[in-house]
Amino acid sequence: MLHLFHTADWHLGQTFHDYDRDYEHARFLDWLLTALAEHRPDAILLAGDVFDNVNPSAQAQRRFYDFLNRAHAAHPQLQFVITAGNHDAAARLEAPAALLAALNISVIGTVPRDANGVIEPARFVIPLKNAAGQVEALAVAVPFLRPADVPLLPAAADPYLEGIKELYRLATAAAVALRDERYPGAAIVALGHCHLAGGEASTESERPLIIGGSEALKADTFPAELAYVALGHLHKPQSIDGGRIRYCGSPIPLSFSEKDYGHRILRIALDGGLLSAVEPLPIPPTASLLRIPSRGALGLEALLEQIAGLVFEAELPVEQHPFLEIHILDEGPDPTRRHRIDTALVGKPVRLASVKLAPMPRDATDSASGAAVPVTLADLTSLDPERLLHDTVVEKYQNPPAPALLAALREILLAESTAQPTAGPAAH
Ligand SMILES: [Mn+2]
Repeated sequence: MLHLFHTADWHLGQTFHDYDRDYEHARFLDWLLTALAEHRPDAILLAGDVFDNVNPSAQAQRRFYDFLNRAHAAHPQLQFVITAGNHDAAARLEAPAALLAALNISVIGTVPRDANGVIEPARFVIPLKNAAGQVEALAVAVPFLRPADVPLLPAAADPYLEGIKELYRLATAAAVALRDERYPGAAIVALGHCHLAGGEASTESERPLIIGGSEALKADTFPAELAYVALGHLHKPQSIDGGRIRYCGSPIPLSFSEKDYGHRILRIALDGGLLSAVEPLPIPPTASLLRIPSRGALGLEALLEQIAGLVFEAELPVEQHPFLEIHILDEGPDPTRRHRIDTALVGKPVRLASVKLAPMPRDATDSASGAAVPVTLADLTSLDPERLLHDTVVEKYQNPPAPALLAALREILLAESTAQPTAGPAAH
């Protein structure tokens, strides 16, 4: 029996609408240390996006290496398998690999190649030992793959996706060969950082993996010999192919769309070369994400009223104050709007992260007015600025512009016409 922790998408060093997430990450890692002590896994699989960006802050790096050191000190036999995600600087992540190897930590950021540039599939394979010190599983540790990383398949209909599949085929075959030669009965598992077809994305924080619309892989990318596939990239926990392939999700919500994801790590049991159990370990949330209103949007007055009625848990340290996302109806140009929201929040234990303007619902009978009208050069020169302002404001807000707005426009037009008395034909 071998136990693994599957985690991914830590995004250490993330700033969230200018707020630092370090405290939340620190709490997660403290919790992970207690989970290690309680469950005593043989290995941790960390499937990419260790850091939030390719140039993580010193504090984010300190947080990461401090955790590795503490985990190793408490559990010297614990093995780590860490791969790079699309947010990581692949070569930089694995730069200290030789040093980390002394702590039972394997880091694979880039695709291993020989001096001639030929991919070396066997170097993806990392043996994992059980509590008795015997190799009981082999991890095929594949990082996020860019188009230049995969075997060249010029004749393929989609060289990138088929190249990824070919790379998993080669690496899994190397693991099978090693198992048959030296570790009969060992389970073979894989790591990956990719977007699988049918997977549910949050769209806000995962950063689409480019490549012309064909970014989603199919489950058959992962050969049948793989007892379990530990994926990163999608931040919502989900399973594919009957639970053999799983995203464990991110440990903290990285955008408001992820606030109800039920963040967790997965505890995996392997027995007799097969997957025998998957148990989610829920991660206690540190700071909540609050959307006001809970759905849709409100006008300013209704919103201020709702803010005034909010009751917050008192005595929380500022690092645990809820993040707030406000959805407000765009009732018209209003330079005081943000100030009034800020004022309403003064003294409340909350961190305003984002104010989103939602368009006013359009009158259903008004739908024809949006039809495109052909515009010629002659049309443009004949446009009257006042008329244009009037029509634009009416279209957007269903009301004519305020007198003050019209006066401001006239002031600008007047200043322009008097500043350039000789320019061009007679001013209109
Ligand atoms: Mn990610």
